[in-house]
Amino acid sequence: MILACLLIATPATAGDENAPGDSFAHPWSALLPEGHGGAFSSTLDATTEPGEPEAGTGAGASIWYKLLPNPYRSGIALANSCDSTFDSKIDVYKGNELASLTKLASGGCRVGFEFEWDPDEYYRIRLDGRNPGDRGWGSLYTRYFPPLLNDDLADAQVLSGSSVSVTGHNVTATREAGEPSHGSPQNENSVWFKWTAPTTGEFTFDTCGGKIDTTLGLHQGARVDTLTTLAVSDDTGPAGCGSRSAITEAVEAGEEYLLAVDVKASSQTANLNLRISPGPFVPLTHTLKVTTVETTPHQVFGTGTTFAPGGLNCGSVCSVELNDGTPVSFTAVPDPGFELSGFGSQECNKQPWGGNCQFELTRDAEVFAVFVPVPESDDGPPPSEPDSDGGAKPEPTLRTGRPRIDPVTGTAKLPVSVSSAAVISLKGAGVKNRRASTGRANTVKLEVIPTGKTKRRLRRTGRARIRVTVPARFRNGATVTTSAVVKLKLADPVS
Ligand SMILES: [Ca+2]
Ligand SMILES: [Ca+2]
Ligand SMILES: [Ca+2]
Repeated sequence: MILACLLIATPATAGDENAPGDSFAHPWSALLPEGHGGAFSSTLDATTEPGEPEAGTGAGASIWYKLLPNPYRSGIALANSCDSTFDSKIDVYKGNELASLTKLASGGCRVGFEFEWDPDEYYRIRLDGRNPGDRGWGSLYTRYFPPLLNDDLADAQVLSGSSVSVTGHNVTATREAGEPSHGSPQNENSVWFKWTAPTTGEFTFDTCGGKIDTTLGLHQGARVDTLTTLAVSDDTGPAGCGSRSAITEAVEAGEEYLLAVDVKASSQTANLNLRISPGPFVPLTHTLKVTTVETTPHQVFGTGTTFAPGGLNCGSVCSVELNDGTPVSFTAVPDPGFELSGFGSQECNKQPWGGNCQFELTRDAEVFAVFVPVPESDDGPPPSEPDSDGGAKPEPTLRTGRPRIDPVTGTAKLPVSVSSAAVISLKGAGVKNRRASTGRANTVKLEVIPTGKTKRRLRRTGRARIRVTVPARFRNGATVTTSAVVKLKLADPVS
């Protein structure tokens, strides 16, 4: 027998709260599945509650998040609210009572902290505006990194061989007393590697392929405050791998070399790469694919031409090899009767929808250009958006409906209605991001497809409860966001 159980729920409000997540007792959940997760919440009506630590700082519009149990027993968590629509700040605490919280870390919109999972005491994240009046849509993403083991020179990660490629991170990494610079006076977040040259000759050390704008130092010596610096590097530029660093140096067989990877601001700490290879520097390359989205199972879009870097005419699809770190931007030329709705890709997602898409290429990437028909309402004001002659323009509206489940595949379709032309997204921890575009007031169905931990849970137990956020960007520039909880069911879970 196939059972379907579906619910749409509003965010976890309770009692006389002014905004979801406003009170410590009814927080949003912050997740760390598969390395990251997030939630989108308004702080417009949020308040400071009695007993809140450091009350009176910031905007007094705090939203609370509770870190849920996760598969990572210990490591580094990074809380990021930089995508909020206001200048935000984060405080991290541990504890279950508002009156007896232990403060672990605080900072701007990007705060890393060490955590060790404790089933009896939760980690709490408070998101607030930095200054009075800083309110709006708060966006919190949490991301997991493994424990940081090579912060100090004494704990340098040992590398061996003539061709080496390692990944790591420098979230929460620090500078030691007396530590030399590694290409920038702002270096404060070094991690260390130790390598003994297997042969005499020229070797290249580079950080191509990492996520961050690095600097790199090559040193020799025994103590961090008495090192001999052989070379430093900041950017390799367009012919190299952009903001990543490279050093080519003659080395002696059997000699030990010390490599420090750093950044110019702690706000840039993230995943990094370090490569060692014999001979001169050879940049890393990635494949950039550009596609024009013409149809989806639910909608027909328009057509047009997308131009990628170097004047490459993509037509409906193109593919090009470019150096790591290449700045990428696109020009899209719609066919007659169509207009560019926007670009879709993980790289473009953080940029204003409908505008250009620009990013630095750090991996193989695929970008979709979405063209939509020019609305018929161009001849006059559309019925849903009357002109402002006399009356105020109504705010665009966004509503979610009752989702329809497919218990065979374990997915659902969530109807989303908009009052006028909009680009609608569906986001959530443990589900695939979806996006659709309408040329007028319409209802589209966005698929809720579980991934990662959610997918595994669904397969194991047959049930999964997912919170999704649905931001919509309307043609007039307004952004409206709603959220929904979708309860999925799988008829035949793997027991
Ligand atoms: Ca509050
Ligand atoms: Ca360090
Ligand atoms: Ca750099």
